[in-house]
Amino acid sequence: MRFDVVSIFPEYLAPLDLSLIGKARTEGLLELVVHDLRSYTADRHRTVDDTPYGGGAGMVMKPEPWAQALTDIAATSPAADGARPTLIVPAPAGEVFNQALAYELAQEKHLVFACGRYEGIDERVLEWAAEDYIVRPVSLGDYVLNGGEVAVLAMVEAIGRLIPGVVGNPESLIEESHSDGLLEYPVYTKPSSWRDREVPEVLLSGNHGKIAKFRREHQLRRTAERRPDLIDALDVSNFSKAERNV
Ligand code: 6GU
Repeated sequence: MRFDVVSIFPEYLAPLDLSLIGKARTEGLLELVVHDLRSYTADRHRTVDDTPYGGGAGMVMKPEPWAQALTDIAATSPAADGARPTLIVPAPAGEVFNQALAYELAQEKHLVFACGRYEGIDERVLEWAAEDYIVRPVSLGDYVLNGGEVAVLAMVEAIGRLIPGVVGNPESLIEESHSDGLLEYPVYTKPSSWRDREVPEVLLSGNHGKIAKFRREHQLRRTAERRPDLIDALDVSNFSKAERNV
């Protein structure tokens, strides 16, 4: 799988050299190239922004450098066999990023991330790019960041870890929060008694049936308390009668 990231702050993406994603890059499980948008400008000042038509605060990113960058990147796309690469545009005005979208995007051959800054990118770039890309504005949630770079760090990590081989133990992908629409159960390690707090006894019992029931109950309880919106979205027909009453 290939990722390209275009930004005016390529140094912001340096953490992608580290940890699991960095290791996956070294091992060739994923290829990731960061591009400096300014290298696609043609003027002496390497201008990437200008004032908004219609007035208002802030600056808007000019179309020309983006067109040059996106044309160059599409020309070398590994998805070039007819299938268009996906262009993800991080923005608070996008569809919300979640685990289901991470899974969907992890199936793609080529993802390109266009990091906007200021008030965003001239809208015509997104319309024009639809010829060569599947264009998807994506938001991390209902708050505002200064630019797309931090959102790309989060999305590349969430998507990259779903690529086979990136996470050492694939079982850890199955049991984690959101993989079944619920939050994860609480976890404990040694010592079994710590500052007068005991690990729930059932976890020391070796009774796998009881342990599974304990964990399932806590998943449901925790999700109902912290994220009632997720409970509303569940298909309760898959639940036992006892579970529906937790
Ligand atoms: Cl994806 N980008 C920006 N700039 N702000 C955000 C966001 C993304 N998601 C939430 N706020």
